[in-house]
Amino acid sequence: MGFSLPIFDYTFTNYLLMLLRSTPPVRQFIGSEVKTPYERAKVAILPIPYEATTTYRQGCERGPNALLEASDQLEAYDEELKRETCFEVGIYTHPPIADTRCDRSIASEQMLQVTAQTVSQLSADNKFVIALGGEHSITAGVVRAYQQLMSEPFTVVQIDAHGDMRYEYEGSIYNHACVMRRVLEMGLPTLPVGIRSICKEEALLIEEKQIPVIWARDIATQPDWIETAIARIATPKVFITIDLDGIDPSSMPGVGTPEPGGLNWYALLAFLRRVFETREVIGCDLMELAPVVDSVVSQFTAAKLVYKLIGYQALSQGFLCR
Ligand SMILES: [Mn+2]
Repeated sequence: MGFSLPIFDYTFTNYLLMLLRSTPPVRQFIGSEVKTPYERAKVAILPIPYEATTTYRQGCERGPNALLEASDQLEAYDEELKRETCFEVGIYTHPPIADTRCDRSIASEQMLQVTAQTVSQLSADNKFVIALGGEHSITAGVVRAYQQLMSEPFTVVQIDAHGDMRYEYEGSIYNHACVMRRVLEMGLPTLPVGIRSICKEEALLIEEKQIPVIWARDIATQPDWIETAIARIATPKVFITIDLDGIDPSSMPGVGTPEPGGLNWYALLAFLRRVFETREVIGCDLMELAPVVDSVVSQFTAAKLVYKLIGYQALSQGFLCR
């Protein structure tokens, strides 16, 4: 009998150790280069591996992890900005939220709530948040956080192949195909860029609400489209949501609903840089990365895009932290 307590203690300690070991460490953005404590970080990367309403290719819940993994391969030095951005700007990577991997089911409303709460907290702590999806419906939660924090309206710049302005889709108003409709309902102006697939309901709404769409067709044919687009942003503050299917599928095949004729890499960067130069960007998200088997192109391109967003923000806001 005298043995039972020490044996129990030993087993219990082992059990605790096992629990600790089985909690995977949070993968860091550009992790092998730099890891910054929360207090010192200017940028917070927020992975949201949430997938519930995907209608075509599945797998966007695996997007954030694939992007973070690919980010390990990034050069710290940015040849365009001529600086090692990650050493000057503290980058903190938050643990994943609203995680539906391993068949966990989370209601849309719950995902939106936890997303809005987390973004609010990070933003209140003066972090520039870049949220990583996950399906595009998440953006409604991210934008809601800023809408509650900001006293003035801001424009939501939407890089996307699709309008995402249906009132509802497949029985849900929280479907990824409705996210910009939810944003419009918040009373915020939007600037959709790269659009090349809409339904009739969306066409009528664009006309009725005079939404200043920059069509993918115009981008392909009008050399001055960037200045046209910038001129259509009526507010000093901007939130940028990037549905990765806005990019041409030749360089971004890993998305749920690919569409031909999208933005090319340099056109996208030139546009984004102008937005950061001319407006105050309050936050960003990158949605719909659904990795392709046997190709790392999509996640590496997405990781590099995140690094560009950080670099452009660092340049325009002048935040240095060492
Ligand atoms: Mn979308």
